Amino acid sequence: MRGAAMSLTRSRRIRNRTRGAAVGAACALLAIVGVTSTSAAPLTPPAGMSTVTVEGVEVHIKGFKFIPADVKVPAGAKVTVINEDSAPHTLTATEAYAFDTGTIEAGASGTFTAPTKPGSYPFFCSVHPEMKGTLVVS
Ligand SMILES: [Cu+2]
Repeated sequence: MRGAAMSLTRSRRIRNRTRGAAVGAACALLAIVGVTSTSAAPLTPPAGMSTVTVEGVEVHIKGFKFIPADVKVPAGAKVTVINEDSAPHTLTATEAYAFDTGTIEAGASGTFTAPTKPGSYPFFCSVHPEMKGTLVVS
């Protein structure tokens, strides 16, 4: 019995050592990646990438409506939501609140980042749930 307990302890110790080595390797890899990205010029995109610029997209809220109601954006786009009403609004993803501007006061603007996964994402205003729209990520 005692022998079995000892060998169990020993094998656990070996496993821990293996895990430590794996973490060390991951850290070394991260360090290499870090050096590579800082040595590349950050302001000049690689050839062929310059057309994939993620442009800012604007959504307006006026008369308790999202304009446009169907918002087409590239993946990961930064979206600015401008509230032109005299009431506070939000632009909030219906599913799991995947994106949300938070409360945008009258006359103010808010932002959110579009999901990176292409698809259709319904959204609404959490203050006025009857206000609806769809974010189409491509
Ligand atoms: Cu609203």
